[in-house]
Amino acid sequence: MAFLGKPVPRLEDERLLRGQGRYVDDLSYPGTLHLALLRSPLASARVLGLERERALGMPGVVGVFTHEEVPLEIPVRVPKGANPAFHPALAKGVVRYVGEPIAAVVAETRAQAEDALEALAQGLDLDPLPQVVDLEEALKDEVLVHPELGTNLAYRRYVKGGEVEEAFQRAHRVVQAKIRIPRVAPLSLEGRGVLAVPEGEGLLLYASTQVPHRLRELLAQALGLPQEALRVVAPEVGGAFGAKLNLYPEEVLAAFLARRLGRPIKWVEGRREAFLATAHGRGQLGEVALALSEEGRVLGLRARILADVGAYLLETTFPPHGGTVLMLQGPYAIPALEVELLALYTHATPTGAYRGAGRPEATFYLERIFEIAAKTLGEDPVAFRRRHLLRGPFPHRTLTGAQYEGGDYEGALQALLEAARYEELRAFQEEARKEGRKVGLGLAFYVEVTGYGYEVGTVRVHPDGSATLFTGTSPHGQGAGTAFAQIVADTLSLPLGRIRVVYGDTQAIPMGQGTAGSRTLQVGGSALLLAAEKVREKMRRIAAHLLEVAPEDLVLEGGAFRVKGAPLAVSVAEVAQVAYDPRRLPRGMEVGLEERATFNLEGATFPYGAHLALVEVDPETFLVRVLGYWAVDEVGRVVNPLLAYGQAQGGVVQGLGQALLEEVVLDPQGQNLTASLLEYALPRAAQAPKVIWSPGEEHPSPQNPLGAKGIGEAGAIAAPPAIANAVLDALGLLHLDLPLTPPKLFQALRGG
Ligand code: MCN
Repeated sequence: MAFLGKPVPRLEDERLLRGQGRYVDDLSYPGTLHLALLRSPLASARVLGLERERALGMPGVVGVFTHEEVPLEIPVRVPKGANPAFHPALAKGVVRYVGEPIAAVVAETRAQAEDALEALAQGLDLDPLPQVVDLEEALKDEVLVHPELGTNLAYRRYVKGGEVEEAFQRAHRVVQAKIRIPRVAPLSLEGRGVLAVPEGEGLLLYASTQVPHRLRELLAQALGLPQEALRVVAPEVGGAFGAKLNLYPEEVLAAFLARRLGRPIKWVEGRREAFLATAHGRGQLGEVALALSEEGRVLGLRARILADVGAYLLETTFPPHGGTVLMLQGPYAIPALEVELLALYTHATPTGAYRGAGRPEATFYLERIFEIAAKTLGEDPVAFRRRHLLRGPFPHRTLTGAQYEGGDYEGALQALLEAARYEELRAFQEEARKEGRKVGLGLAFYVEVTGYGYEVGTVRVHPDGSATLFTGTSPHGQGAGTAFAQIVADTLSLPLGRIRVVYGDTQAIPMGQGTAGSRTLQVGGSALLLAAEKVREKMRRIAAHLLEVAPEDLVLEGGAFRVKGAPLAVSVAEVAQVAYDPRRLPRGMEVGLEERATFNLEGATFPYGAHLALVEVDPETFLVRVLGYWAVDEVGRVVNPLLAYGQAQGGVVQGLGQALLEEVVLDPQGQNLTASLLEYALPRAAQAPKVIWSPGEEHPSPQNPLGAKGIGEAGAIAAPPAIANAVLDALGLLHLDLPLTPPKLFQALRGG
């Protein structure tokens, strides 16, 4: 084990730091045309007319297209019982959110295409219709987003376990809260982008995506083409955070028009478009109640949640809803639970997966209501949580149907408290308060669900002893390529630098499920491990043949197969060379050194952890400063602590954004008031706390051969409640909705 578990620096970084990363916008083909979209300025309107002549006469303009010429639909998988609505690639007579594409302009340059948009916008005739943006209004069905459905309800999910009515009847006290989790924008450094290149009867599509294979499948469906006609390549992808799991109108339009016009077409998202036309995350309103016994024991939990779908369903509209419901019991022993989730259409940008996809919402409801309960009871929030933590036996099936493989929840909490010196922090808080300072401590505990599906991995060892790995996952910033190389380097005793990892190309890799749900390492890594083990066994047989011993007599270490107890060895490099030389191979053995394996994750893994934030609120400006942040994320076996730590740090900062700064603000007319980085506040480096992180005591998952669970989303799940709890603790308030901006805090304390 030379590399597993070691903090190996990212192999990806050198090319990225040298500016050698090639993103969609860096790719060019001769004769490439550019696509720009005329987007709706209104949230709800009938399209009465569009004057195209002036735009068509402008320099470089090749064509202007509407739904009439491109009558395509965005396909989507929906759960049973859902109410799907027709989602056109270009609006069909009606627009339903600000930013919805109405017409596509294709021109020789991007500037020419954008100039033509201005002319088109002047000739656009819209007849405003009533709109519904607020969730509680949407529930009333007075204004319908899709009148043909007769309701705004896209989907209802209901789960009940235990004697809920009895629990609430028996309760000595019920604490409740109405908790709004605002829409946020999953902004990545690189926005979305697509370059569609016609190739014979088919198409080569470069896309900034997390799921090349799924994109190919959906695109083939949208275009009515066989999948084999399409090759999807994800070049370097500069972040995604869940938003690049969907098929969007732009990909369909670029692909369709490239084939129609017989020339490559490129579209690269502008930052404003990222705010208007890329799926938002979160967007829920939950009413949560906790029934407590006289001794302060939780008897039951009830939640009614309204979830904002936006105007149309996307590929990832529903998973966050499922995730919210599934994880609502969290790490706690709760004897009875009832949750109803109503997913509602509104006249707004569609919502979808965003880092955590439902688990941050569930954790936020739970960690806020537990905090409120502890405060109401006058008990220390740590003690209150500790009393309710699940202690096994594991595996434990929750009332919502999650199958926790377990671990040591109390141990993780204890590790956190020790790392942070919790008692000393409380004493510090006490002292600070005496001086009039507003210092607060906030804890959040979580269990989350990571991983799904199968993955395919191929390991090819070349005659020169180098290796190429192929994976159906599609990392886009997490650095999984480094972890994959570590796994294979150890399995085959190869130097790290001789391993190359290939992903993100449907032609090079036959199938795969991409990167999402913190699945890549545990599912993709396991497939590569199994493939590498197959390669190792073939190498062992070759080595045994060369050394004239039995395969069982060999050990692989230090880059060579060695005979146990004898000074005889053959190097891995030599074995690799022989593998391609039929004259030297054992009789009947296939030439070459390449194996493929798939790994199918049965169920999922359930990492858990605890985060603690220490904050101070400035009494004059109400700015929140995070003075300290500690996290224990138990993610099974950690393959690369540097990568895992990077994920924890990044996730916490993203969670801090949600807690303190970020909100997509829609006015009652559905106008997005935060559609630029001037208005939408992302956390900056100076606001980012240094996360004191530990993976706690490793409890390897029995679900996969690596024993790994996912870490990619943990920070974004735990940080919002940890920070919110800390700020509210500092101010002595029971609840305020996110984000906890200075004006909101000021009003709560001063303005009433
Ligand atoms: N890792 C490890 N040991 C473990 C688990 C993970 O060493 N036990 C390492 C992996 O090798 C990988 C990283 O930690 O380098 C994250 O792995 P994993 O938990 O498998 O998560 P994924 O690679 O599947 O990443 C997806 C996750 C999600 S769902 C979102 S959203 C998110 C996130 O990752 N989006 C990101 N982190 C992101 N980071 C960047 N830079 N950009 C995004 O868009």
